[in-house]
Amino acid sequence: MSDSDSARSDNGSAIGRYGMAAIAVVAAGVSTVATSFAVYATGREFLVSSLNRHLLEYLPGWFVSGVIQRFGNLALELSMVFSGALLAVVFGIVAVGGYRLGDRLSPTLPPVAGFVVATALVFVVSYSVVGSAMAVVVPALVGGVVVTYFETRSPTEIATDSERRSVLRAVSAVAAFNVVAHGIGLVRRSQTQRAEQELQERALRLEAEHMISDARQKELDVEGVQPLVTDIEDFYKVDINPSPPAVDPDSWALSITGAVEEPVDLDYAEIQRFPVEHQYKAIRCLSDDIEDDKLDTAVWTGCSMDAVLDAVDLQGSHVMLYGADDYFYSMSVEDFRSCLLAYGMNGLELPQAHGYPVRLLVPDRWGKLHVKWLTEIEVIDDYSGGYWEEQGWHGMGAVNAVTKIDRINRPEGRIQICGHAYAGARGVDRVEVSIDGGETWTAAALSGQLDNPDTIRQWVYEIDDPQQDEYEVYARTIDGTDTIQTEVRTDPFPDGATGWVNRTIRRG
Ligand SMILES: Nc1nc2c(c(=O)[nH]1)N[C@H]1C(S)=C(S)[C@@H](COP(=O)(O)O)O[C@H]1N2
Ligand SMILES: [Mo]
Repeated sequence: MSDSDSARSDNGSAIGRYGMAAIAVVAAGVSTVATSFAVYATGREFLVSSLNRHLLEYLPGWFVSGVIQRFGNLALELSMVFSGALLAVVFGIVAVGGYRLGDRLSPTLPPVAGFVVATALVFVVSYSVVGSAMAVVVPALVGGVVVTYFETRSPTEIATDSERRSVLRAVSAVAAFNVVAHGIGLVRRSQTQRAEQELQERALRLEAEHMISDARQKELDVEGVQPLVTDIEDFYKVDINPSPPAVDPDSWALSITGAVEEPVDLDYAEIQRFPVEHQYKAIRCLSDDIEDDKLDTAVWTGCSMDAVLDAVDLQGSHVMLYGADDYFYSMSVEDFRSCLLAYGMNGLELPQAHGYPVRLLVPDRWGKLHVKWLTEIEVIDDYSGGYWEEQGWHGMGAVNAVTKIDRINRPEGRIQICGHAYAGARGVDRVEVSIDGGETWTAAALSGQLDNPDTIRQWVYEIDDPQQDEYEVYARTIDGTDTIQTEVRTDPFPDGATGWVNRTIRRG
């Protein structure tokens, strides 16, 4: 049975020895990964999340920061698919190799020895990725079972119709198993990531909803412009990990440690007993380019950090903040006191992706300081950097002013240019538009200002009776201190993007 040429001469579509081995590799590998996904969809124990964490450690910082900041969540999804495929191939090869090794070592006990060695090897390799034996037992067993199924059921070469049918049945069974396992994983992931818990007290929710509808009243009636308050599902996300940490609010506490008279632990219920505040506030990522889309506003519910610190005797000038992931940032106590400690977003509990159970909102600062999944506040003596500073980014000061163009509409022969603008806590005082390449400027119409200037404003400018074939359009923001947004175009790295947005608009 070892000469595959003889089989192929009977039938052109014979599956050779290598084809069978490849099928066994893929089936065993994919099933192992899929099982891990079904069981640990959202946890750190998921094989793919674990591998991604290792990759993040070993890949050069500039590469990782570049990819995450550039592609946001898409980068995370792609890295999951890439790591999943890589692991499937590795586990598949290990399983088939293990089975054949077992087979050779103990030819009298073919399926048992093969199964045991294959399972053990997959277990060892996946343990080295995850670091938890509990978490890899079931996936390794599934890998062992699948490889045994293929290695025993199918001869090394398949030439006859009935042999081919039996392989097809095996492949279908494994495929069906994988579809179900992936389905379970996806459902579990979407369940924990949903934002849907309403804020505990109905009154809190109503107040936030009221603020959202107030914001709607202040909007321009223009098609395609970014809303003043972004829906949770559209709010941008930047996360250093492929999947957000799942924090259990029952065992979670916010610890205040370091240079304090007495360390303090505050649990979820205690945090919610401080006086409640609602706040409109925008967050903008330091990596947000002029043409990019990492700037959104929401209604946040929480308590003032100043109130939380009221009873704490701080003996340092700075704090180091830690997230439940490996994220950290330091800032001055003065900045920190002005923060909101948020547990609600747009009238719902803070979604997992945005920092459940609590995150920080930092007035006038870049998004990176808005630490999510906050677990610890360590009081220290000096400024001591943060996660993105270690990757070469700067930008600890006020967020840069920015003007975005959202859409060009052409109602009834007019040209309507609309967009949104942001200038941190200085607020957007005016947006000016030039349609002659920056020679002359005219004020655009603006949406109302939300209760906090640290939010976006919409703008619209119309060319009523376009005569030219082409317009060289620029837009710029003048902030509340009467400062005109810097003209010089720079990339986001390392200080945040600057410059006027520009479009060449044709009449037709
Ligand atoms: N713990 C933690 N906090 C974090 C991050 C993170 O990866 N982990 N990303 C930061 C960055 S770079 C930005 S721009 C904002 C994004 O917040 P969002 O995802 O809610 O939009 O969160 C910041 N807080
Ligand atoms: Mo960011």
